[in-house]
Amino acid sequence: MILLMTTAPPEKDTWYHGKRLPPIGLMYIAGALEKAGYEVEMLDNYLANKPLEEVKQIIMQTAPFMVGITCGSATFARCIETAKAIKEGKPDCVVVVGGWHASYLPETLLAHSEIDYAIIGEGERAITQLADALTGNNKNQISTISGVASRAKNGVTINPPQFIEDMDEIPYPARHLLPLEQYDRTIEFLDAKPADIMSISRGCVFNCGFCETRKLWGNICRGFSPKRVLGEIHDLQSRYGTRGIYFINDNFTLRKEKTKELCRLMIEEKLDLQWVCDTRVDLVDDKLLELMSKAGCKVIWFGVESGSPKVLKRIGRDTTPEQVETAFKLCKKHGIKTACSFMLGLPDETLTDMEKSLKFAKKIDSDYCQFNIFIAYPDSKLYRELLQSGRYTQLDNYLLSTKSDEYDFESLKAVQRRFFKSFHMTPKQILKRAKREGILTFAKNRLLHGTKKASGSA
Ligand code: B12
Repeated sequence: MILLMTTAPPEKDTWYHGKRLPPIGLMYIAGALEKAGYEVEMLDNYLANKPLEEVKQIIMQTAPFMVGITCGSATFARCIETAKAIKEGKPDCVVVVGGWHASYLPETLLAHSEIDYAIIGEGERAITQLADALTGNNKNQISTISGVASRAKNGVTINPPQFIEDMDEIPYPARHLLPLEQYDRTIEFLDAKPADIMSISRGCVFNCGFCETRKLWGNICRGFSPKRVLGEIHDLQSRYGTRGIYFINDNFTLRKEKTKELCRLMIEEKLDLQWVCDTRVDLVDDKLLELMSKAGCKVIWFGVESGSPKVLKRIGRDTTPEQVETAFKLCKKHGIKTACSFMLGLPDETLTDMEKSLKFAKKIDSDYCQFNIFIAYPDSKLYRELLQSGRYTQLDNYLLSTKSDEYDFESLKAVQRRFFKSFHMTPKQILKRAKREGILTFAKNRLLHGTKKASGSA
């Protein structure tokens, strides 16, 4: 049996206050291993938050021959301690780590003897070939598998990743292995419940300095065919009663013609479905938005990042405030709600620049707006620059926040709170929210939660 798991959330979880969503990358890995004939179990410990002793007990009881762990940079420390607990429970268990941190800095994981292999980039093929080599007792072959990093005599061998050309070969995520009822299954702004997440493509062609998805997916974007996407939607609807979908891709509309084709299929099939997606302001136009609206798109999340052209240029975000205004007007025209996020504390950003972001957020009249404190993640351009400049606060092993003469992480939190209030506590926004949530839910949410605490970039 192969166990696939996430780790418990980081101890210092102050920068992340997210929704409970199932780990989709790991579900893809499970789907691929099941297709190859392996028995797979999953433990989403980010959700369950079981202590290490209990993880050890589970390993002893279920005795997997291999455990695969997802590791982001924020869960690096958790990953190491989890690997230790696994080896204590079953010393001959093979521990494999995949995901974002494994793809960016595999050597930092392999420096720990409890971790046997790291998988770089797309994991489906690499993990299956690794499992085949281990079960076929062909360990020699492992050093040649693309996307596998392993310990060698003189350090670490890192084999470049392999990408699956025809994405339709990839099985649906193995949602049946997780207790879906324990997740939120609601999406902001969607009346349709239950709602689930889906991914339709991999990779981004842009070069924003705060993001490093290129190392994971290459500088190209590949996607599932519209027919395959529709097939997965049908599967979600029939097996899990899904009525709403959040497409979690960086840029849902990057492959414009494919997006249009998908929308046409959704319209033809008269799907009882509402959906939300993320994209960039320079990747939408009048015709596309009209089609998306007809196909059930209710909300689009845009990463606006800053209201200052100087800051946008500094971070390599090649969109302009004018493009933002045009995109937001077009969404309004087609009845699609807008949500957006800004970052606070980007390298070389001043407090005056931040005020420009607040002013701009109000000007574009977004239906919802988040102000996130910028956290630099490995191995992005801005992360390397901050490390070199020395002007940062170390939040965790691998997470940095900008420090300047004007602010540090703590004082940015105060700016964040002030901006949140200034944007959301106006009669217009309060009325919008009350209408959206329904008066009763609105009152309950305000009493229970107050303001949102989330920050960071994802
Ligand atoms: C959607 C998304 C989210 C969703 C997650 C949805 C979900 N449940 O999976 C939400 C909003 C919850 C989220 C939260 C966060 N996210 Co996020 N997110 C993304 C985003 C945009 C897409 C992820 C995606 O498409 N997954 C689809 C699947 C197919 O890909 P995958 O998960 O990477 O899995 C593949 C491989 O990584 C690998 N793999 C993954 N796990 C494993 C495990 C094993 C054993 C193996 C073999 C392989 C393997 O194989 C998978 C299939 O090929 C990425 C950017 C990107 N384009 O990747 C950022 C990204 C992953 N997020 C990021 C960050 C920083 C965060 C947060 C820490 C943000 C915050 N401040 O709170 C949190 C962390 C939450 C957590 N649980 O750890 C960073 C990670 C950087 C890093 N070095 O860790 C990224 C890369 C964006 C960036 N800024 O650069 N995120």
